[in-house]
Amino acid sequence: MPTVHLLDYAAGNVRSLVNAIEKLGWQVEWIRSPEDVAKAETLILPGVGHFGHCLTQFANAGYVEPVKAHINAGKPFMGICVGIQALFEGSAENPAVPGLGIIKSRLERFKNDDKSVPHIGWNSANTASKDEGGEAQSVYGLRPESKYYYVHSYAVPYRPGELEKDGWTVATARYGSEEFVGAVARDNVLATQFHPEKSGVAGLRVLKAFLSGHKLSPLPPSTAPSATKEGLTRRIIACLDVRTNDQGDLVVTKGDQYDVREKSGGNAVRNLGKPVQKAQQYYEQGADEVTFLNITSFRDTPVKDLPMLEVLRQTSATVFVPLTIGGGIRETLDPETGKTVSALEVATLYFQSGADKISIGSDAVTAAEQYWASDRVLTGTTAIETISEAYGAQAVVVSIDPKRVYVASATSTPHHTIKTTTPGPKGEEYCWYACTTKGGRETRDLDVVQLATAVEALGAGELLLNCIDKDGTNSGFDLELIRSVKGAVRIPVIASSGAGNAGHFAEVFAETDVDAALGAGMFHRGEWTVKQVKEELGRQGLMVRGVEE
Ligand code: 1PR
Repeated sequence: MPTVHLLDYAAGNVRSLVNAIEKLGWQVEWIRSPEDVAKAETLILPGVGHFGHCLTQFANAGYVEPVKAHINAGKPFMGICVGIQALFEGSAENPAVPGLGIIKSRLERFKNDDKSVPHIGWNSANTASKDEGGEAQSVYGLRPESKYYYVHSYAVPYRPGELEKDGWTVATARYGSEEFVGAVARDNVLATQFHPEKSGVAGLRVLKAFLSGHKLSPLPPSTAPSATKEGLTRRIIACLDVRTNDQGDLVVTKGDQYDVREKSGGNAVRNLGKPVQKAQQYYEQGADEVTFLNITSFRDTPVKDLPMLEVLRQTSATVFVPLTIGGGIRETLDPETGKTVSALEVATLYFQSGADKISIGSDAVTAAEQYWASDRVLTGTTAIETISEAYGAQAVVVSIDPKRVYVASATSTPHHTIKTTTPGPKGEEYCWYACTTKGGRETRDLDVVQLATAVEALGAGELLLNCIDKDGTNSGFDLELIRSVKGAVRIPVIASSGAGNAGHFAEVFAETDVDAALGAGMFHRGEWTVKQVKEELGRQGLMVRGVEE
């Protein structure tokens, strides 16, 4: 088996990358000291999270000169995410920390006045490369019509000719009004801002081209550059609520307004399939992400047996899109050892098992309550803060479980109210959304806008916005709720709860500026496939990522 070396400098979760490399038939060896770098023929520099944190670790461990020597010797080198950022001179994320300076440019933060930041989702990496005869060429398998998974807040703005004059081939993407560098290649170097290991078939093709040294290849006829559509696609997420049923098996379930037990037949937990198989099925249908929510996580479990670890390990070996895991991410007393395990340690176990993002529910409500009670003090000790600091904001999702509370007027509560088009049982024209914990079992005196703004300040990178009133109803997303939260934060928001058909996805994208939409029951029951939803969105003129074979 051919070998590729990966540089280990504590730069976040790299399990997915190892899985992708192994799937392609290469074996990974780790570089754990600067002396090891010279052993590498083909070297990959991964990296997720903060530029400053990663580059400081990298420099302090003594890697700067050996890695430069590897590149200068003409040996194959690939940088991914923070690994491409390292090649530049520096980043606005931490101006005091220098990059390697191999590429003469710097990273800037995306502007968030017209769009959400971080930039999360599937976007282009488009090159205009031609061979000597003027025919369009694919550089390292990149194709103009393909989409790749990006997750970052900082990027190098694309200024035509700036990098090309130094011999770099540049692949670009557009986010809102900003065009930025998605990938660069020159001689023995390829670097991507996107994650090829999380970009499905298109990403594996890029990784394989790099590993096998196939820099240029002809573009298939169907992929003429004219077919290119730049920009972020509408992200469709398949969600699997997972729990142990009465027989002790982990099953995918789905509730109606969070009640997952059948109404008849002994009140059993609704069983809609096996988690790993379902995730694989949605990946093949074109899901842009898969989310697992361990919905009985608040019950005590020995940490080493956290029920979703094995599900993640198995899923991440064959599913090459981002995986999110939620449920039980908080400080825990391990019932087996009696020791306290921090939220960061729990999250680390999940990241090491193949998760790309973790999702925090109940604990985020507690953190937000403390944030407001202390008049916005950031203690640096909450689960959101510690995990965001270690793995980057983009790895921290907050899952919100709000419930409508109807009131007669906007002033009859201190909470953020909206005037609703679906009045309450007594004709109330206003409502606010109360946050809940423990899967809706406890309702708190905290509204959804308070929660969203607090967790954004604490360092969450994305919101998974459920709605208990809508969950399992197949009646469409709660557009009023979504608009109210989108209006309050700049981080991406995922619409969840209520999807019953493809039209509901089209509606939420047309009627709100939500960043992604999630479905569960309609997919599990086999009423719709993810592919059919995307086809419908495409028919309605919304850009989606197609499934590549
Ligand atoms: O509090 O950090 O341990 O996290 C627990 C997690 O489990 C939270 O993310 C919470 O949303 C979730 N959860 C807890 N109980 C339930 C339940 O259903 N009884 N499920 C639950 C949440 C909601 C969505 C669902 C959408 C779409 N599930 O994920 O998939 O509503 O459904 P639909 O398209 O069929 O309408 P913590």
